[in-house]
Amino acid sequence: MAGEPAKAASRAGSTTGASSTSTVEGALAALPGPRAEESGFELLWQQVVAEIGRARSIDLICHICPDGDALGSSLAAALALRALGKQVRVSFGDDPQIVPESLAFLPGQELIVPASDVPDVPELVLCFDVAAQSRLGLLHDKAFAAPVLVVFDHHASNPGFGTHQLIDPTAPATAVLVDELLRRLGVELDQALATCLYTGVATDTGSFKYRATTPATHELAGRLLATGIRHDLISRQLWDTSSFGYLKVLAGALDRAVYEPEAAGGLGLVWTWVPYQDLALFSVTVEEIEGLIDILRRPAEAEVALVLKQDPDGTLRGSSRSKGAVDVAAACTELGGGGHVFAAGFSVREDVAAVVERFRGALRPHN
Ligand SMILES: [Mn+2]
Repeated sequence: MAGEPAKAASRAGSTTGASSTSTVEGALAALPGPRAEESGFELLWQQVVAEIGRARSIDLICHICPDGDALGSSLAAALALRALGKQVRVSFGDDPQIVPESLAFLPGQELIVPASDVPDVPELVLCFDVAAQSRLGLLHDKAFAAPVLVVFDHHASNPGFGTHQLIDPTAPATAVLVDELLRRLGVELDQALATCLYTGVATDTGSFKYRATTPATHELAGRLLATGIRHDLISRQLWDTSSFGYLKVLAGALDRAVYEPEAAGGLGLVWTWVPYQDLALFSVTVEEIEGLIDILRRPAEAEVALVLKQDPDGTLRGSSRSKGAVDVAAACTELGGGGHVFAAGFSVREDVAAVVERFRGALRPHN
């Protein structure tokens, strides 16, 4: 992922590309003096809605190895924009593209196309839940070739790429930003949209358990349930359904778990790893073991949990969680990844012992 265009360069590209038609750009340039952050965000929203209004064809991109928030957000936005008469494509930069079995119920999947079907220079790209440029995967260059690249995200670690950044670290899910987009586009919630958004919010709040869940999150959930969606079936698909093989992989991972009481400044670390051979033996995909970290982080003895999942090429994908006293985003950033303060990840090609050593060494208290 080298050679990412500088922010200034992509901004300049945007201005050039939009100068002939844009009134919003002109209005922004004419505004006197510095703006308060909030009104800047409001203007950004208006600008994004104007770009969407102008566009004929819109490409919606979520992060590689998409989860419920990434896919739910993209599909909800795509369904809404299609209803407004736009030509839409949803894509993510994996080859092959795999929609996790647990998300197979999401409506709008007929809109998903392979990364190769996204134009080399898209007219307008909206990306969802993409915490860093590298998470665009194979679609990185195409996304940056677009004159307008809008980032909808809620990761505090997002470096702010693209031409327009609707990034709200206080939002518990990107789906919350999509709900706001639909409101601004005047699209009413129906069951398909609500299923996508509910999946996004429920996924990223751990079924409304995590700290980022607010009264507004429940208010949104209430509006989504009011459309008549079967939230019980969605929840069963998301959390309570697996193959028998998953149980066997889980058994191996738990058997391999290590507890290090002295790690994280004496607060304790529990870690394990899943060799690719286990996944192959029991026909389990790496997506299916996404929830393993939620079991590893249970022990009261440890503040931090880490799961390393091995890809066929030997790459280790790390997922980590903290209970509040340690900033795992900082540790994961040191390993080339990122995420939230208490939930973060990375991807490295090193052996297990070396990766755990580096992770342990990067753990710092959260202030
Ligand atoms: Mn998310």
